[in-house]
Amino acid sequence: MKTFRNFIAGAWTEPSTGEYFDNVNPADTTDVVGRFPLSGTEDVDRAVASARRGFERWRRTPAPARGDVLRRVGDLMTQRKEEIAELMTREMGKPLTETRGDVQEGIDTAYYAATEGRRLFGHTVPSEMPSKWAMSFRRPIGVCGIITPFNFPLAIPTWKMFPALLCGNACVFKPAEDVPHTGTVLVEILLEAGLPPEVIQLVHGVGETVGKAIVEHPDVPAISFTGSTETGRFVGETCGRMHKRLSLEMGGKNAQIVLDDADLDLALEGVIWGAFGTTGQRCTATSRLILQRGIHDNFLGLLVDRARAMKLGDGRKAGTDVGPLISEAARRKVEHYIDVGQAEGGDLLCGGRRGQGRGLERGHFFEPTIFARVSAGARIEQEEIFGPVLSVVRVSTPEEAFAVNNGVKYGLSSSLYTRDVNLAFRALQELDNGITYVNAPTIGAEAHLPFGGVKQTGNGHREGGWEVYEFYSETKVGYVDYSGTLQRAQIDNYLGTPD
Ligand code: UN1
Repeated sequence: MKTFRNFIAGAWTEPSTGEYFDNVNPADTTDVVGRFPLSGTEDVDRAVASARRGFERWRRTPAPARGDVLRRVGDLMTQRKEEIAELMTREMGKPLTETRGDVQEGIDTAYYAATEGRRLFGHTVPSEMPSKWAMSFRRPIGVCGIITPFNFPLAIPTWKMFPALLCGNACVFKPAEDVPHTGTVLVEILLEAGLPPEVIQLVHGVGETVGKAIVEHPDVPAISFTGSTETGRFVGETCGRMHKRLSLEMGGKNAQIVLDDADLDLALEGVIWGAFGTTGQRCTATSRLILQRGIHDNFLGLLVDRARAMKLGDGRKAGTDVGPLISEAARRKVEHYIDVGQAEGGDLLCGGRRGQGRGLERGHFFEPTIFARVSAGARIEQEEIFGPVLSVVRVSTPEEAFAVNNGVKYGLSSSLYTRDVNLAFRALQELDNGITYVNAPTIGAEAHLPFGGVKQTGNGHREGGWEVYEFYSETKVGYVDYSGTLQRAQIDNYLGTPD
């Protein structure tokens, strides 16, 4: 079995603790992917000290040259797409079609970052004084702590690190302990593409030790975290106390609304993909389905037939629709919510059980599950389960549907199926989410648009697109007075007093 290492101070190194953990395939827990470092705080300290040196060099590299490194990263990921998809499916379970998409999202993010190196715009604005120049431009921040989840083992680290690097920062990267292999390959690719070694540091281990040490480190002024709302609260408290810049992407309880006038076949494809893709383990997953009364019974019948026919299995095998959950703990959490749903009087129409037969007992499989007649406000309608569990709520009007959509503490994505264009535009205004899809499922954000949510889903920042570059850089303003005289702002200017 292969033993992997951290990448600290420009070298592949063993953890200071001398300890390792096994990374297992969630579809077959007898298959061990490799042994990975269980690092300690000493490793984080060395990584941060080295990253500070890397930063001093990298921040002086022109942004177009930094972009060029990221273009090569995109090229290398394109060449290795199939291999990365395979190893990603092996360590986290989702089917190959999805892991290929995950790699593609990283490639798209790399090429976007590459071209941003030739933009990274500031503003030039008129001064209120004569013979005075006023402009803003962007400067990097320093060492960024990057803490990422298991569900998009490549895409999410690229969303964070590529813009951070393009802006001239150094990164200390801690991938989720369930997906250390993909994280390692990403760092190998960054180095092969020509990133100066001390600009990137990879520290494997658990959140309670490594993640915590990164967040608490005084020389890491910016943190980007994707994970649960509970962990995000601890991260936020520490960053608040230490005055750190922080981007949080956390939970979701995303709804698909299907109105009476919708194209039902299209809506059916949408909810199957949105609810059960990635085994429901996306922040954007459809975990609520809001059906208007007129189509409710008919749609539910079609949906249950489709969900029952989905094939569980190893994501590397052709024909697999749904892979395993990431861990036994994740499966126990889902099972807990099945009990909660039944106790609340939800009508369990299908699923609710572990995957059975055909070797499925070797992995953390769970059947696609649908609860009908769920009341708005029930726990399974309010709380994030992060598994293949869909709660169905019946409503009478579009207004009621919008209210149910908005009646949760999260606000990542929402979806509306209708043929009424006026209603579609109203929904864009009325639904309290960072993203609303019309006639498309709640999942599937594109890399060049801002990604994030409102309420307890985030803290106001966005990943992706142009906005993330603002998170990873500081705005600096420059004034150049070429009048040769002292011009006192707000005092000597002639505004309002024309001669
Ligand atoms: C996530 O689940 O945290 O929009 C990210 C989507 C993907 C990204 C999901 N492109 O579903």
